[in-house]
Amino acid sequence: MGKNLHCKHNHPLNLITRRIENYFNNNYRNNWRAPMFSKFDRISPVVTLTQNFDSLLVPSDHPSRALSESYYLNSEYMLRAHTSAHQSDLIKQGLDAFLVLGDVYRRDTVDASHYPVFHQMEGVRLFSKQELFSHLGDTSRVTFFENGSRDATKQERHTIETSLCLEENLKNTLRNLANNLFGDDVEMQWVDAYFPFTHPSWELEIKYQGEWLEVLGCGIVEQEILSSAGADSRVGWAFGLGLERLAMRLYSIPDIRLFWSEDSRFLDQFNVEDPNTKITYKPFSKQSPVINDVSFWVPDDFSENDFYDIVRNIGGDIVENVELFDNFVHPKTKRKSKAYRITYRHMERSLTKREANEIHSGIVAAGVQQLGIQER
Ligand code: FA5
Ligand code: MG
Repeated sequence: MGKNLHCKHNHPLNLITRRIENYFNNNYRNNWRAPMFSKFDRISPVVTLTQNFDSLLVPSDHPSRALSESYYLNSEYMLRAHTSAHQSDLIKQGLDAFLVLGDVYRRDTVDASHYPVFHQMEGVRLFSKQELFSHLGDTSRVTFFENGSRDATKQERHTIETSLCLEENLKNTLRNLANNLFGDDVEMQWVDAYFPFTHPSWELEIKYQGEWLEVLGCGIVEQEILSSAGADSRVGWAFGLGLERLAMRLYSIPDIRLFWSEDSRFLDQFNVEDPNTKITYKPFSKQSPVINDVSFWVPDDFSENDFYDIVRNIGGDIVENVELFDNFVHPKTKRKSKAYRITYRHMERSLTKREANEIHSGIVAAGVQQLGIQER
């Protein structure tokens, strides 16, 4: 915590942040020609469960609230799992358009595009009726709100034209952002999604190394959130994008662990004044991996994220990937067993088999002690 990589001069997360901010500042201005979006990049990542969940209408039994998903400090406070945690507070303060940048924390899978700490940028924009339908000469002929029903394209309180206009505005904003970052011929696709705080909702995927990489979630803000925050006369959209994912695609950074590297052979490649400078990351060392398998019996309350957490805590950035490759239930005893393949590779120097094996044994020992697993 507290590294604020997104604020660190010459860090790739700072470069991409500045590009995105420039995009919003150059293309979105208010009536006085000042930047429309206010920016917040130093809000503490310690938030209340109310901010992270309740203010966003996350139901009390939603899986994202599980202890195995997030990092809790106590029953009241946690490390934010997304920058959406600040939406409601900032809307309450009267803001109509804002960007929030920061570090977010999650227990998650261990591979090249997932890390327990990463950075998000939240964007929210609210509209009055005049603003949303500003392209129409006469807005008296369209209806902004109704008491209708919810379906795949809209919420109860929104008319179909309100919902479709918001969707178009949101998707144009993000599509133009993606073209601004990656050029006009980047391949992208919208995927229908679900979030408790937006409806309808989408995720944007971008082609990276031949595969679709999810880079952001977004949608039309639930009207109930706006009314609780005192902005019921407005409607709006919101998005939350993963800065590492975008930076990986933009600079061809192959592994998310590299963002935490303090090796000058990494950082020096991003030492430029102008964030628009074209940079393609050149790997400075190709170390060979050590691959170790482990299989064990698991207790009934076993959660995969708890095991991933132990792997990252003990193995640190030496662990490149954890893959579940066998799931077995004993036909008679019904005991469950799992087998994982752990790939160890140092990003900056070579790793001996012995060193990797020691870490591996440490991981297994911690699993036995903390999770009650039993090695097979
Ligand atoms: C969210 O966090 C929502 N708050 C986004 C949102 C905001 C939706 C506003 C609607 C309105 P999601 O869990 O999909 O959604 O994460 C958003 C992005 O964060 C992902 O698309 C991905 O780019 C990035 N991300 C998620 N998990 C990780 C991880 N473990 N490591 C790195 N990046 C991640
Ligand atoms: Mg997602």
